[in-house]
Amino acid sequence: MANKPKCGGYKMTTALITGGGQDSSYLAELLLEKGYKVIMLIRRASYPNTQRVDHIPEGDNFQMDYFDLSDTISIDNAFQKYMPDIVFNMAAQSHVGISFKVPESTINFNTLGVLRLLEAIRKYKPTCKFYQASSSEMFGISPPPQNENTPFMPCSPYGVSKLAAFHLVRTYREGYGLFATNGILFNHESERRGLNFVTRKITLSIAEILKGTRKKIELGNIDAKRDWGHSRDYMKAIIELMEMDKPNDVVISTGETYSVRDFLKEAFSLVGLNWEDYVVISDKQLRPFDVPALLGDNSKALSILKWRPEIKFKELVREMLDNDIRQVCHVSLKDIDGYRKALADFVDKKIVKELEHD
Ligand code: GDR
Repeated sequence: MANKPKCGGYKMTTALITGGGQDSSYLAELLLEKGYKVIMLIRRASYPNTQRVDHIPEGDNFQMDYFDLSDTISIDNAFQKYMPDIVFNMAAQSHVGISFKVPESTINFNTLGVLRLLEAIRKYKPTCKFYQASSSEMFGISPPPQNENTPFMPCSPYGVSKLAAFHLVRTYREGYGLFATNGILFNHESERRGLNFVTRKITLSIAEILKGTRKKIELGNIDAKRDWGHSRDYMKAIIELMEMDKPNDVVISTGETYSVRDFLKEAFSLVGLNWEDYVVISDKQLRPFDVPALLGDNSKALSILKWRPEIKFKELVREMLDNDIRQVCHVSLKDIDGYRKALADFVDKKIVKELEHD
């Protein structure tokens, strides 16, 4: 296969990853480990947005460049400059709630951006493989479990934008014979998750509560159910998918579902707190329309891939919480009781000192 990485004097496979978020960072690490050359294209931001890949040294095998999914010129330039063998399109306006506030730019990036990439492949390198980060949000209100044959009934501008892109990928695959694959990924999280997704919002808030810098967490629909896996796990699945001989549309999920309420219970119980004492339900966090329940039927993935999901719900919650507690409180989850006691002593002593001072 032309797109398998080659070593020992042969040309390396050049993978172009769009976006520099959670998924792209794990994907870049894994592809580099496998001997690919990786080009990461990111959008310009006024504040540094490369923290997730700052640990990867730039050099011959890993380079970063600017582009924008809404800018055809930047996409054409990137293709002419790097002539990739494989493109992983991970860039998007990825927040479902925010897509109701910026619907037009969501469609522009998430749908027209994919069209621009597919056209660039047709124009510059039709043998280039294309991976599209499709989403379980495309299933919308279709009842669980969802698989590749479930009707798509999206219920947000984001879901619609991803569904239109999904069909563009399918159309270009069938119509032009491109190697274009859709990975239909259910929610996937990690310690690198953006701060405004519900899982990270919860784990970071708990760490801040422990530190004493936060009192409450404001949330919306906590009855929503999601099939939460680990981003790094899922990136392994999509690499395997892209190293197959034929393009495909495949659901990647854990096959388990939990509500946001379950996530709260699990995370708070790990630090010995009752979630109900800290959570405030606010209209501000409610979406006009929300996907009620997602549960991925991953039988197709399990039958065609060697991949298996390794990290399930409880381990995921623990990993994310532990990371945030380390970052915010500078201790690990297992030392949390000692930390709490030390903090209480400190507060007591401070109060005693203040009283003495008075
Ligand atoms: P989702 O993830 O919309 O499923 O999309 P998110 O974590 O944003 O929401 C999950 C569920 O939690 C509810 N919720 C809240 N969500 C956020 N962000 N903030 C809150 O305060 C809050 N309170 C309750 C939401 O209503 C929802 O039901 C993610 C994204 O990564 C997409 O890009 C990806 O395609 C899909 O997962 C698969």
